[in-house]
Amino acid sequence: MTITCSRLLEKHSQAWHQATVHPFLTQCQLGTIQPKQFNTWLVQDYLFVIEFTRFVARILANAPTHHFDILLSGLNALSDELIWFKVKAEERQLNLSAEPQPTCSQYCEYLELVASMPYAVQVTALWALELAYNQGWQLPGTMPEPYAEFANRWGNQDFTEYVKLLEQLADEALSTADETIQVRAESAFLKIASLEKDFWSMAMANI
Ligand code: MP5
Repeated sequence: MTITCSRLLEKHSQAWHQATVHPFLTQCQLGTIQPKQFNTWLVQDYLFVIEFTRFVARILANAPTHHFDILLSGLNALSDELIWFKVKAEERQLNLSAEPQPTCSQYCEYLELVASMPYAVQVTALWALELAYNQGWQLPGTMPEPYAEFANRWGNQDFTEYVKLLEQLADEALSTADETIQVRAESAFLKIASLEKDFWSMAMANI
């Protein structure tokens, strides 16, 4: 039986729940997150997105031509996002030249590892990573400012549609992948879920 994205979500619902429902996000929604915790997340996420951009570029290099448009639209959005992060950091007077924390580095190193894996594994990891932010920022419901802007960035309908398109790419790649590769894609899904949870916890730990 071929694994699909929706099957992965069903099969590993607990791991996925931990990746997408976290006190960091709940406290943003309640407006009780400490500015230091939020700022830690913001700076570390900027550093993460730089490496993530490189990761998407490497996926594009392996992708079949008919997947180019969607992946290129993702890269285009990343170009805007990196500028947006700089604006947000400036508003908060944050130093973006900070060192990545170990949890951020571990995630970036894992992306580096996935970048040398077969395309079906890469695109499954990409879908999972984007869905984690889409659902994570969407599930708590309307957030107060200044967090509403962040929640909307990843929770908005266009982003939801983009993640659905990524799901189609991943499902298509998985449908022709042999069993060994499908098993590797499942492990990548679980690893992304765990790294997402750790990333939120890293920010919470900075009080
Ligand atoms: C994303 C992110 C989403 N910014 N940070 C982590 C830790 N996971 C996922 O990626 P993007 O490019 O911001 O949509």
